[in-house]
Amino acid sequence: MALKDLPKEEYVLPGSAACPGCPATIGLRIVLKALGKDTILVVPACCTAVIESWYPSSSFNVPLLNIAFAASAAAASGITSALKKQGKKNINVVVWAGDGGTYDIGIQAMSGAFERETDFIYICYNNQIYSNTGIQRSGATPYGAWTTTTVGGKREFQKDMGAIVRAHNIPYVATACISYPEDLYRKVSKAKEIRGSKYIEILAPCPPGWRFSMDRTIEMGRLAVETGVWPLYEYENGKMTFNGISKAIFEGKFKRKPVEEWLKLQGRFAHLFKPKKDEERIKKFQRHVDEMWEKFRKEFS
Ligand SMILES: Cc1ncc(C[n+]2csc(CCOP(=O)(O)OP(=O)(O)O)c2C)c(N)n1
Ligand code: SF4
Repeated sequence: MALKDLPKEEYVLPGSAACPGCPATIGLRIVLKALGKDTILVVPACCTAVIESWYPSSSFNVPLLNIAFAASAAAASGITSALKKQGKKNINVVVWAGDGGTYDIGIQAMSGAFERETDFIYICYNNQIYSNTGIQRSGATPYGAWTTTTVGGKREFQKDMGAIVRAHNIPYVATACISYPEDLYRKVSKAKEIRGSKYIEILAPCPPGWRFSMDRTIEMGRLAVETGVWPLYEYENGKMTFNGISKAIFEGKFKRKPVEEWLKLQGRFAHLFKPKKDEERIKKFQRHVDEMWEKFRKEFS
């Protein structure tokens, strides 16, 4: 579906408390267009819990449950059970959580809900940091990135959350990026029609957290995909399909741009380039991305 053909209804209303150029609002706007009004959002502590409301106003036009950080997927299981008991069908129960609330603090509740086959969609908007509390590192923060708790650059690589979730054998796992709204819309629309647990992770480049100018959010997401740092895929019943540029990368029809092109535009990696270029860490970052694609080829060719 072309961007101009997306539903005109808006569920993320003007006047939110988001930073200009915020990827969470861009992503949620598209997600809610795909889900429609019969949707209940479950939102743990994260930027969205601030964006959603400036009392007494609300900027979201769907019902929403704010819940403790660790409990979002457990709350979603409870909501689906309550709806079943009430005989209410066709209501989308959707967790919308940050990477801190997914990779780290909410992982046990999410794993439990997947194992119980809760009929819901878990969406992680991954801005690779705990941004709401002032840019601390999370299990999704990439190697080498500055955060307020990794001042010289993070020493570890991020968790392979895709592999962790795929190991739960749920019917639908997908990655997306706010820079590709049609792809995101299609994936959420598809997940809505599948029964059981679904997981979608959206790359969400955050201007204050990644230290880039707020007019470059979309560009930062596109470059993440073009460098292969962020693969776009769908994993359905054990079958992997890459999408868009990631499909071309997987098939060897698109040469990945060097990761340096993505790194050098972000202030959080500035120490890798100034006062002098840190070839070793940039190479290590590149190698990690190369290895991820080699692994994909071995596993899914
Ligand atoms: C148990 C608990 N620990 C810490 C906090 C403080 N806290 C609120 S939001 C937040 C950061 C959330 O990060 P993430 O899930 O990545 O979402 P983002 O803020 O990036 O949107 C933290 C640490 C909390 N609310 N509850
Ligand atoms: S810190 Fe990042 S994710 Fe949070 S509201 Fe601002 S732009 Fe959005």
